[in-house]
Amino acid sequence: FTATVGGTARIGANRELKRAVEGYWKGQTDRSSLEAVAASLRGETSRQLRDAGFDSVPVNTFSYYDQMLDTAIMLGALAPRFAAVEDDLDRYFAAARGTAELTPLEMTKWFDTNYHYLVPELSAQTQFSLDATKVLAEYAEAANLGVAARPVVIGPITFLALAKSTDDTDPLGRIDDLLPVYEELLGALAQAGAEWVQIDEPVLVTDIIGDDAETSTAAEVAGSVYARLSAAAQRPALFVNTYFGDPGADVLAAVAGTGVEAIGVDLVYGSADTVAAVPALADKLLVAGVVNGRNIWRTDLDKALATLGTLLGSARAVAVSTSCSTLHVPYSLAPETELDDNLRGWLAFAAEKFAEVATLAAALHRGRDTVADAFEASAAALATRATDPRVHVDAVRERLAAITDDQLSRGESAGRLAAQQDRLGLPLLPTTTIGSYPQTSAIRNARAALRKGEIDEAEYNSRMRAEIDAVITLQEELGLDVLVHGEPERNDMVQYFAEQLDGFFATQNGWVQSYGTRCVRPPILFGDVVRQAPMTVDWITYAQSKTEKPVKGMLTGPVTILAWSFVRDDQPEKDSANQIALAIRDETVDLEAAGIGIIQVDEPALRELLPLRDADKPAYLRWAVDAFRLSTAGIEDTTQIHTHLCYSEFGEVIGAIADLDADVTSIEAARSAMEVLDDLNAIGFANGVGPGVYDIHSPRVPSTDEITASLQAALKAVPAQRLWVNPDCGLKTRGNEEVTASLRNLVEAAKAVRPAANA
Ligand code: THG
Ligand code: ZN
Repeated sequence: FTATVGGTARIGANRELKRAVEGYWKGQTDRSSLEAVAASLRGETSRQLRDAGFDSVPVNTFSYYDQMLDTAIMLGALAPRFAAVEDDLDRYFAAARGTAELTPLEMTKWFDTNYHYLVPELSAQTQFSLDATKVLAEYAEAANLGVAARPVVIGPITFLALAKSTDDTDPLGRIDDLLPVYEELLGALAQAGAEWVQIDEPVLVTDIIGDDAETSTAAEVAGSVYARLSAAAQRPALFVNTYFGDPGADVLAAVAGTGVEAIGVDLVYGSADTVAAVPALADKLLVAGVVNGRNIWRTDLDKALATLGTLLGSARAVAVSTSCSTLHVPYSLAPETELDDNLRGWLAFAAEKFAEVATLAAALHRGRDTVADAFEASAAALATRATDPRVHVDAVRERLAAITDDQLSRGESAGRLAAQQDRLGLPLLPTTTIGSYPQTSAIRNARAALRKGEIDEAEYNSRMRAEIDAVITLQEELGLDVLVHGEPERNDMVQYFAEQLDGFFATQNGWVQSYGTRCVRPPILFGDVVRQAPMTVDWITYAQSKTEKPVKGMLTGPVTILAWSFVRDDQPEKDSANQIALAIRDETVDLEAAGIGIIQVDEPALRELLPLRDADKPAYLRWAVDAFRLSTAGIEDTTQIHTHLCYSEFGEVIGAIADLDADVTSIEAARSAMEVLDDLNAIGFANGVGPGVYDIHSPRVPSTDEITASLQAALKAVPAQRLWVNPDCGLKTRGNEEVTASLRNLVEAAKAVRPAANA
């Protein structure tokens, strides 16, 4: 084949699948209506790809929830506790979301994307067996539409490497038990008429495999797995796809040394030099991912064509593709009516990327002059990017160039903490919350009414102020020590800031699946970042005017704003991070000047941008930490900086957390119990810390005894002078009643523990 895409989104251009699945969960949609919505979305996608001119179309890229869960089921490797659920679809959703009796599979980030997958659970007891129902049905469905369908499955190496063991056996050690199931799958696909099968092995671009001397290297594993699968008696042509980075010449050579027919490489995040270094590719079809599948920039077609040209000598043939599945970008630019012409011209969402792939394939195989118009239109649109005044703002550039080490440091922390305590006069084990309070229907209705023009800005603001009044009153009644305003005015902790900062564009319909039925609309960072006016000061000072207790100013940190946006590709991420950091820094200075004594700068995504390769991690952590420090070191010693981290296992970045040098760090520690505290101690962290003492992700109200026990455990690791008492995350997804009851118990527990802690 000559033109394709690694995979596509499936939630629907208008999130049709989200609505259908959530309706099914609520009992409002029956199974057959749900299946009809799913089939219609699959059909639409297949036809769209065929009509784009692709001569090979990925199928089995649909999912009701997650592709790793689908794969676990295909391989007979669903955790045994879900067998109790009779109906297959309900069993599937039970694994995804849990039931009253069953804990769901754990969820974690899919490589360095913002997609989250369900982690398969394996043990020595797992008996792999093939269930090819889904892949065969989706193949047949597309083949019936007259599409050149190519089934896509997650490969055995990636599946095992990303699974977790429930009994300390190494999942990858099960590879020899798993391969017969893949061989059987290949036979079934061939039998069904599939000409090609795509086997995804993104794990081959990471250092996850073979990181110690006893285990085989990624190249060894890949070589032996694909030697075996390519020797299968009956099979389609094999297309082994790598993406999200560079597999390296050793891995590529190992796969190319087997009998597979095609190999996919990511030429946006990987390098064409690697391909050139592998002679064994000479008899393979090289599937060249030159169109970025995970960022939203229009492709420089001439540059991509030049890259494709250099590959021609390295392979038997070259097919054009995206660097990875377009799961990670919105469907189409068409609904974005608020884009100006310049910016629109710089962008390509999934639909526009399909056209780029087709244009490049035509240019490569039939000559550039057959599609010269498309090349010229593209070049003309991109030309304005270099000269648009929003992309280079001199004042921002000058400020960035003048950053000194001094601006990254607040000086020695012990003296600072003492000065803050003098000012704040907080009790031992101060109680606080992370920032957000329940987003009530009154709040959502007000936001919708403002959007529809039913109420004006003034009415909206007064309704939000009423919400703040209620949250402050509640916190005073509960007896919390450090209050928050509750964030009623914020839709999302990143979008709220992106909407106010120049250089960002917030899409109207740019939904991207985050996990299951949940989506986000990442803002697009396209220009230099300018804060035109304070973003939070009015809300925070209003809240502070209602109470004698300290109210925390609430900001999102530069790394998290960057991690949850589509980022510029025309400058290092570090520069983008520092530009955002300067805007946040200005906000902290304004909050301080307005009399706010505590400012929280959240960095839940600190770990999320961690590079896939070990060698790249230290440099990332350096600039990420520096950006946070730049954003928080512009204030006086007497102003206390808090940060909040969640969503991740922090082991790998614990040193960076300490380097942030926040005065107080609240951290989600529910799952890893109090392990984080021990880790922080081990590296000599001496600032304040608030390990989450209860899990806000569950509606259950924790008892006072439970929280007391949790605090007593924490006091074994942290002296009372440094320990804070807080839930493990913001409260916006919870209801008022649970929140009130939980926080009442939290305050009571802190009071119960204080006397002993004082002694
Ligand atoms: N904001 C942004 N990105 C994020 C998170 C966030 N990425 C990581 C993590 N948090 C992902 N978690 C979620 C949690 C909830 C939802 C999405 C991602 C969610 N979305 C709503 C939905 O799909 O119905 C839509 C929300 C909206 O209307 O804006 O519930 O917190 N930027
Ligand atoms: Zn959190």
